[in-house]
Amino acid sequence: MDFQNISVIGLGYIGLPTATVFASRQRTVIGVDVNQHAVDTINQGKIHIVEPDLDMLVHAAVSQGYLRATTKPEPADAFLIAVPTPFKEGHKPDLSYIEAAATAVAPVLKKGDLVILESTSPVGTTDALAAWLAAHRPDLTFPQQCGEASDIRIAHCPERVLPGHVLRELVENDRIIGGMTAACSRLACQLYELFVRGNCIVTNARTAEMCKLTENAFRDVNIAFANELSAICDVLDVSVWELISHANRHPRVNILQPGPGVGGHCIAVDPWFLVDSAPEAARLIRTAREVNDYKPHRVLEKVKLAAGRFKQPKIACFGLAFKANIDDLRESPALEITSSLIEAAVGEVCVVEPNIQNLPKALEGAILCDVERALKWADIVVLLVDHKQFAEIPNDRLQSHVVIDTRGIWSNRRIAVDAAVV
Ligand code: SAJ
Repeated sequence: MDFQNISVIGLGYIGLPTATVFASRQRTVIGVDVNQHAVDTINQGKIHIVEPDLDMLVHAAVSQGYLRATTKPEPADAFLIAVPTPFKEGHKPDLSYIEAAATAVAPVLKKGDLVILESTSPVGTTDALAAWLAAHRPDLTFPQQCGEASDIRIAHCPERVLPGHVLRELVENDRIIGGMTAACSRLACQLYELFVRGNCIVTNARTAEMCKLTENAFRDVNIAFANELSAICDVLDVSVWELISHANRHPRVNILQPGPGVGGHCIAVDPWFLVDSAPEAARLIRTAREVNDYKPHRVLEKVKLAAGRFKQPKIACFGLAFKANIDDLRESPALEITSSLIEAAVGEVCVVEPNIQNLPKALEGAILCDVERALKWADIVVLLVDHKQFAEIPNDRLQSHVVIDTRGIWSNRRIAVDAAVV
């Protein structure tokens, strides 16, 4: 199949770049999103998220007529579902966005169509998606009903791209393709081969689902190790940054970096899907989540301790995003720490976040300002995100402050750090 018409459901951090890359291969792409603002922005050739080079590609795709956004699904040859899969109460996966996408897409499906689930999902979700679609379309056949002969092909192909490097990784990374049948996998491979230069590796849907969860749980466990080291170093008065740099000189040791906690909508979320599916078995993965989730509290205690040295402490929080050089505040430990500082009235708080224009609601009472103003104003500087603008701050601009560097970008330069490194 040539896939002349491709539809992407969910135009967020994954869906929009994916839609745009298909459009750049001269396919007609219909992007669907429930957010009217996102739809309008894209149709003007602009973007509503921060991702390097994406604005240029979206502008080109829209102006050349290959990409169009709408709130209502239209017929296509392939549908890629890239909607959020957050967790709800008790770290239980919330599949309501996938179910809503299935309900929206089902009426426009026709014989021969391919439906791909890209959203990171608990094991068994592709089967659930197939069941939701089948319930809406008794006139069509699905893989769970008649295997290779089905009218509709369904596969899970988890996205694996790193925010900030999405456009490169979309093309270069290998893809794991988990079709519900071999025919589903073959068709899905054909679709991804339109732009993927990495390998398309075929497996079944359950393995593909678990593979994505495993990748993020692996990273979470390794970051938890680094965060635990930072807590141990605190007790033993050793610089964790120096320690890790030395230990990593061993040929088989590669420790990740400690930080203020693990954020984002992926690594802080996905391991819970494994824990939820096999609570007795997933003990290390659960503990890693707990270690990483506790890290913001440690940072908070550090700041409180430093603030105790001032009558009316002025605290500048550098960075709100969940990691460097992006605008994404979802599950951000920096945001959690900053709002806790305000809530606990530890001092006056100003925020420096070069990637946003307005502070979120949770930070009412704080002011958003630039690097210069914050450095002039603050007694305590808390580095929460290693944005490139912060790495450029020279040592002499930090010498008169109490500095709490949770990412090690300044501590690594061996500046005189007044407070203990977190
Ligand atoms: N972090 C640390 N120390 C480190 C590395 C990261 O504290 O050494 C923190 C970051 O600051 C951030 C969090 O972890 O708060 C997650 O950042 P990340 O860069 O590790 O990952 P994400 O969430 O941006 O993207 C991950 C990626 N998964 C893996 O690397 C295994 C990406 O490939 C996935 O596509 C993405 O999750 C996703 O969408 O699931």
